[in-house]
Amino acid sequence: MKLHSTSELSEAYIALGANLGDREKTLMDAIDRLHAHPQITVLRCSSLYETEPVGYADQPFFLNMALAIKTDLSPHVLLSVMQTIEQVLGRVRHILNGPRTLDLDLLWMEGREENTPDLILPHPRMEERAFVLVPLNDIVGQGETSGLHRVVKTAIERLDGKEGIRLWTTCNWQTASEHSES
Ligand code: PH2
Ligand code: MG
Ligand code: MG
Repeated sequence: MKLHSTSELSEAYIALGANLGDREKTLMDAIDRLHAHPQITVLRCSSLYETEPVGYADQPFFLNMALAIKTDLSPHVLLSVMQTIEQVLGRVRHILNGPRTLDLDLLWMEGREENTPDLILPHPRMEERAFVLVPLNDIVGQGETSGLHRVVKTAIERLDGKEGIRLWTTCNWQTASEHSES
């Protein structure tokens, strides 16, 4: 499991979205780049879902998925790693909540709460968004992350908009064990 200093390892959850270009390839490239970071290990990935755009409706359908990772990065450093990956993979965005080649949102980090202009944790809108909750429900852990597990199960039951979500494919990214050096 890489160079982590075990004392500060946290589990974190990231939502991924893409609705321009080769969406599936972009998502897989983003996972590769996260896992290639020396302080990030990808643990689990959800299935990929094709989802109707929420908010600004006049744009292509998204592919959405979610990841569980382990990291000893701080939330802000992790966020900046994610933003660099968005830029490298050619994120173009002209309209707020409009089309984009890649969107990476940090949803939740074990034991962390943040309330800063550029990062709020847990993510303030994740419980309202079927395109976040349905993928997250595939991978949310129990045990250590039971707080998140409960939030996801409760929110998903009372959620509207699940009909706008359909399974696209299971995740073909290799499992963490196949990727790990051990
Ligand atoms: N992201 C948004 C706004 N609307 N709709 C879907 N279906 N999927 C998204 O990822 C998405 C959206 C803002 O980030
Ligand atoms: Mg987003
Ligand atoms: Mg975003």
